[in-house]
Amino acid sequence: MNRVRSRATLIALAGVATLILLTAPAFAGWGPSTPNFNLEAQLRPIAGGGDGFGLVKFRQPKDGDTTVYLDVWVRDLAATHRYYLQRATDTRVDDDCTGTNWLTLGEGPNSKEIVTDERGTGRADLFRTLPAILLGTEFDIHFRVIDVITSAVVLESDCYQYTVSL
Ligand SMILES: [Ca+2]
Repeated sequence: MNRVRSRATLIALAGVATLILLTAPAFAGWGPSTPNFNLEAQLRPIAGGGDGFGLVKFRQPKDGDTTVYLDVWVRDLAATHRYYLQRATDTRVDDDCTGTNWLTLGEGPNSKEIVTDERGTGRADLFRTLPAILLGTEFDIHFRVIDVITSAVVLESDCYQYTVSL
């Protein structure tokens, strides 16, 4: 994919996100008017942490099933190191991610490591199939990247929202 173009898009999105944050209090408790089936989450170092950046592209293709595809990309982490992507959710959709039900993501039920190269860059294509009974349910969701060995959190995201969709 075209990373340069993606980053330009991200910068544009960041401006939009700021506007949304500024207007969010007026809609607190109501959730967004348009369902979020797809999202791009940025992950940044935890407070007092080191370098690093991560991007999760969360997609629900219109394909008749409830599988979510999560393409994760990280950079500026430790070289030749192993990480996991985790998510936590809550159903009080108010852009305040209080969920602590951290789940390690992977290929379906099998967790999959993100292994960085000698420059600290890594990526993984993950997926998770959601129970069909959740169709139409909206969640607050946040993400984090942890060290496989120590479980230390190295990157974390802000709060995002999504609605389970086919
Ligand atoms: Ca919430």
